[in-house]
Amino acid sequence: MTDTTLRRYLTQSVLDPNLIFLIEDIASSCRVIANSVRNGAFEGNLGAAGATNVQGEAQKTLDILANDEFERICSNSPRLAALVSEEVEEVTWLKEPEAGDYLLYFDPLDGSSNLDVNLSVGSIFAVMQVEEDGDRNVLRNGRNQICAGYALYGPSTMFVLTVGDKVEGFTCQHGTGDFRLTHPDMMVPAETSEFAINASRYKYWDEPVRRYIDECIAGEDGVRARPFNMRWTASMVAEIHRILTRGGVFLYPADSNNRDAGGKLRLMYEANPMAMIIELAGGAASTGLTPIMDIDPTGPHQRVPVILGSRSEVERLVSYHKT
Ligand code: FBP
Ligand code: AFP
Repeated sequence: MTDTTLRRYLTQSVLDPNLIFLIEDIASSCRVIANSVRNGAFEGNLGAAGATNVQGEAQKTLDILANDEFERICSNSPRLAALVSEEVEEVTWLKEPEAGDYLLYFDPLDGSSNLDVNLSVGSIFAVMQVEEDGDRNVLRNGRNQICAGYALYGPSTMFVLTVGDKVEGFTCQHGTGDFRLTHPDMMVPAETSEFAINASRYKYWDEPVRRYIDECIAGEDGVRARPFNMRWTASMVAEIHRILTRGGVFLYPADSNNRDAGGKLRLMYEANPMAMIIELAGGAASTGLTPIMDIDPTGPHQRVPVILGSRSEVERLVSYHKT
């Protein structure tokens, strides 16, 4: 399996060659960003935007550098019509859209509060297609995603991808830079005993979330059959990767302190791609009230409540929202 590089995997598929070019460009962007993350302390770009470096030049944060790399590398893709990035307010149109062209949604560097403390961060992306010539609507729901994935910049760099069937995990081989298929057909374990939530927000939570977390903490002393463990890395990519590997549930719910904003995480380039991956890996993804990928977006930077992971746990949370 590890002989299968991302390139070989893609070229052996029946995908449109222009989509293959785009996925390869996304993977190249992630390879470059992995190096920038690794060398951030030497290159002086871990600091705040607006700061200046020793040469007096305006310093870019890694969020901005990562966005620039995605733009620079992916803009070469022949059928890419537009970019929707967390870092850019407006949609960036690269060409007059034609039916079948691609739309790329991405968060170039997610979990960036982890940069200063040298913990895992990642990039998240999704691809949709233009339906008709001249159609500039980028606000389609997540069921329209034809491809989604993330790169995890951790102890090793990983590229996790789905093109609509399986979820495949590739690890970047140090030295060659190749992404090699090391985690084929990733599935979320069905029975799990781990939850991830920022527990400091307990006082803001709604009743269904409090009930669920209280029950997990009570474990076998309450209604659950087993004790639960907790993890919070403050990097969605790292949490989702852990859930794909050993199961669990991730929550960033709406609460009384973020409800006006709609939650914290962004629909188009955080929640939707992760929802596609988790659903195809056998899990579920919901706001508590609605499957995430069924939400018809109202704006490119819309925020939504996010509950995703092992199916039985997400279903339990959804049932608590109904009572
Ligand atoms: P950013 O887009 O600002 O990086 O926020 C996203 C994120 O970092 C997620 O990756 C993570 O799950 C969450 O925010 C952590 O939030 P908090 O700091 O409230 O724990
Ligand atoms: P190990 O020595 O088994 O790796 O345990 C140490 C440690 O991983 C430490 O680094 C963590 O802070 C802690 O355990 C996590 O413990 P919990 O799994 O109980 O949260």
